[in-house]
Amino acid sequence: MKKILITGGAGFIGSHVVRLFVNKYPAYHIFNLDALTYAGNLANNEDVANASNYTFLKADITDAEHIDQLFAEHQFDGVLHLAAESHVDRSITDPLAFVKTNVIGTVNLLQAAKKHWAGNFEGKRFYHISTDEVYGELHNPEDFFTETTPYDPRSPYSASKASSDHFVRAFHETYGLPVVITNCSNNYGPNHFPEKLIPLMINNIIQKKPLPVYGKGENVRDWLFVIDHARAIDTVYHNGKNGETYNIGGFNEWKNIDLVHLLCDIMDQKLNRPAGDSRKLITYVTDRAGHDLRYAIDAHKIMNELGWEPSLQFEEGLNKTVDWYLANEKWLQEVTSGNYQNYYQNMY
Ligand code: NAD
Ligand code: TDX
Repeated sequence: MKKILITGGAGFIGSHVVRLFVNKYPAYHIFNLDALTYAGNLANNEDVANASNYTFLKADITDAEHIDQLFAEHQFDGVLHLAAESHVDRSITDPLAFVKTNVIGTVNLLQAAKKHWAGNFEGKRFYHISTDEVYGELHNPEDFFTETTPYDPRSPYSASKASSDHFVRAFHETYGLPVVITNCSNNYGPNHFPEKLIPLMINNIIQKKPLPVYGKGENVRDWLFVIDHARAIDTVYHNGKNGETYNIGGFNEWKNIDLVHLLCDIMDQKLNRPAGDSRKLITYVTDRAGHDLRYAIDAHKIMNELGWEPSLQFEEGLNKTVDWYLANEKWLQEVTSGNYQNYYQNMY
């Protein structure tokens, strides 16, 4: 039985990857390693918690000794590394937390893989999950990020992810570690922590609270349904080539303000509110410092070489997402109680 380590599996994207792997691959044993920070939540793994091919490991990737000990104990064959500090706004107030987890934590995992695989890389793979933000921002509407776009990170978050990507490539070049990297655009879907744009807006619309749009709402993001990202991760883990990078995206660009309008309209319908009601909650607030203007991924490499493509249209995905939040109010209430309130108050 192959032993697969998934880090950050109690978070948003990680929980979808864990679910997919546990259910699709009964011949794998899936180890979900997570420190359960504010963003990690075992409720995200409830449906697989009792599966015979699943084990949860509470551990912090910044703790090199503990990581080394877990590699010694379990002899993982593969690593899918998703654990990270993931929110740009938090990186602006506390950059060092991002260096610790995203840079040092990643190097700790690379060191453990290198040591315990000990040069015998047959059947081994270290897969690093990264972001399109490492490429910086786009201004010309005809430009897209490709796998050869030079790195130009502009926030502490993206600088930490860029650094981790460089370390992963360095371990491939220097020690021959079998690695693969993907850089994905903005994800959305169930289990998304409500500090991020879409779930924050959904939560505030439910509660009839102001909808904070940064700056003029003109920034553009390329949105991909999280389950399509999980499918892409499955494809790359099994069929990607060592040492390669693949960009993942939805060819689905939206200006923030247009997206918030669409979300307001979908939710007015679902909540039986008069048309236009939620749009009245939109409030323009001070822009994010260093706010990247536009991200857009050219995903042709993964589509042409590995045959992956997004499966869901955006409106269908948004409807599914809103339905999930409306059906999971308890989840939403739990994650927005306690520390979230302090975080939220300090933002505005
Ligand atoms: P998330 O914040 O929802 O989840 C991160 C998970 O990592 C949480 O469960 C948290 O408890 C865990 N974690 C954090 N620090 C840890 C530590 N020191 N040790 C162990 N576990 C720790 O993040 P997400 O949105 O699911 O992102 C997952 C990965 O995908 C990240 O690497 C992120 O950079 C990348 N990514 C995210 C997006 C997106 O749109 N969300 C897009 C592209 C890439
Ligand atoms: O309240 C808000 N108002 C607002 O206008 C929030 C939270 C965000 N925004 C804007 C900022 C961005 O232009 O919406 C856009 C999306 O913001 P986030 O949801 O914070 O995502 P982003 O900064 O684009 O980063 C996300 O995508 C890439 C993830 O958080 C990263 O982890 C991922 O790597």
